[in-house]
Amino acid sequence: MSILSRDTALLPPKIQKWVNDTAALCQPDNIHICDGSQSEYDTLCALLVKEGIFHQLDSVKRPNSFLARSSQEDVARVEARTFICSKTRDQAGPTNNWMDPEEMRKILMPLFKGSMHGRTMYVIPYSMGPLNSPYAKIGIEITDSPYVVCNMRIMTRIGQEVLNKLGDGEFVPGVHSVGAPLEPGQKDSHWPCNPHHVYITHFPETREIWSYGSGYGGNALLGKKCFALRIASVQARDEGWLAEHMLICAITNPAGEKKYIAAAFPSACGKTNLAMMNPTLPGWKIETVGDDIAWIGYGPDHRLRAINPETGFFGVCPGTSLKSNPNAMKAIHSNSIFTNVALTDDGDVWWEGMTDKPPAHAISWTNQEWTPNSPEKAAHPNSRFTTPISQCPIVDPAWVDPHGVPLSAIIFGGRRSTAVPLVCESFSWQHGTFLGTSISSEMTAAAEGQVGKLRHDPFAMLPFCGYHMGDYFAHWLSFARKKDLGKLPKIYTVNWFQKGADGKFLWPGFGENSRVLKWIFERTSGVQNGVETPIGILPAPGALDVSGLDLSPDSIKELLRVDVEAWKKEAAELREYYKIFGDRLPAGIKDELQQLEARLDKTS
Ligand code: O2Y
Ligand code: MN
Repeated sequence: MSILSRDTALLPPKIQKWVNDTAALCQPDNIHICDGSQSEYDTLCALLVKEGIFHQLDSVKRPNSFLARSSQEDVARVEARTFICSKTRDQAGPTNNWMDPEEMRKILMPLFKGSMHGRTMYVIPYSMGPLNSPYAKIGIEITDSPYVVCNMRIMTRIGQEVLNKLGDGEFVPGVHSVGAPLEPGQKDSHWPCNPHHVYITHFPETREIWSYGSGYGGNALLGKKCFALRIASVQARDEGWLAEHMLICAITNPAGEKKYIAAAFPSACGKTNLAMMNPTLPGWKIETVGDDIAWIGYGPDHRLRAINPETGFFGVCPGTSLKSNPNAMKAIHSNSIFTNVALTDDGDVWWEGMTDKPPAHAISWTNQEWTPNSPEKAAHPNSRFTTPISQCPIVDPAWVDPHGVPLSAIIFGGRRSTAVPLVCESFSWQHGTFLGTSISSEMTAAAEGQVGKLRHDPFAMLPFCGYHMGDYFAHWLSFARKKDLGKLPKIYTVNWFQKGADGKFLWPGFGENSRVLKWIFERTSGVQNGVETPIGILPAPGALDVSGLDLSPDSIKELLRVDVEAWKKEAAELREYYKIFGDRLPAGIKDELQQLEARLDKTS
């Protein structure tokens, strides 16, 4: 099977030089420039099946879909091995791992030297955002992983069209190697990687990405977290826009009025479910624009507009079911890649929480015989589906609008069992920015760290901001330009995860979250149904539509209560946390904290 049909000499000179230099360093056996065609994708899938990396799923149950099982040592993003290599440590700030760019190059170059022996080097030109969008940006990923090529084809716009648009223009170069060169005759592993030498590195000044040792998700699909968040956040700072870890969706009320919102939640807090929610409130509709990343900039009308730079979902499988997310389940009916889930006896996939009744037998993600009595999980907790957004039954027609969608509201959420009420509106853009800085989440098993411990995750960007987080706060504050103030989206916090004294969730969540979105929708239309509290504006008594919900008045009160003593502790804890930003914490944020403390003092 030969797919190596395209000559590097056909590339524009700048790209050609970079590709040739990279080939000279990595010494692959072959080079393939991806054209992004269906036949190229099919050929690569067939190659992956032949090599035992892909297993083709049943063609009736799951047409044109594949299962991959990763190495057990390569199952997630690795924050500890992710570096921002800006000129100075201070430019990367206190929340990033930093290394001097030249020092990092001294480590990387020997690792990359010869790293692609025995492999094909794939060159993937890709666009983040619709090709005809003024907000879109182009990257080129060089990788030695055909699994990455297939995933990138679902997650981004790749191929010849991108090269045509790029010409000899600017692009973000990314070099990725699984770090497992093959000697002549050496048998390949089913998931080549080099878990003891993982480096996910970003060079903000030169806008470069170098990723070594992992073939998994955010470490290897360089368009996603590496480009669309870490490098793009730096570009956004320099160019006056925002690269955010946010879903985007449309909300339409029963009268047919449509508004768009963006929402930031830390990883594993249900962004994908919210982006594709089926509202329980009659007559209300949600449509999906994106589930993970939003690029937001001023439109010509001075409103903030957002595009989703991606074309696919790379969603967590466990817990995804017809109950929790029917639209995701429908989206993954075909043309999808599943990584680290279980294989059923009838050639389909399964994971914990997919069905009430588990299959009697399956092959687990570790390729072991599995039954419901097995002590191990059938699917890895961070197992994933990669599927085209276009297959989502409630995809918004404007998801490909080159001009983006106008935002009426921005929401920040976290996973907090106490203190943080169900919903709260900020007093102003500056106060809303302060709320974004204050986001924190109690950690779950899926996240790195201690379960239940609070992790501050400002703007849900902690692992994704490519520069000093204090400067990032200042960048957000700078959007309150006088002439645009009335046109900025309103800012909210939400918390679906409050627990009662019995340890059970107070709020039913999922489709019922539409009740919170309804209040937000009304607020953005100017409905006066809020009450001022020391922490922000909450729904006035009776303003939150809880009709038909089996919720006691006490639960509703608790969900919307501002516990002043608990909030004094929150404020003190935040003041302590802010110390890491030193003198880079903007005055606007310090002021907001002071004002919060003053309001709390006045209330008690
Ligand atoms: O573990 C990984 O590599 C995936 S991380 C990821 C994937 C899709 C959307 N969001 C995330 C995240 O960590 O926020
Ligand atoms: Mn994410």
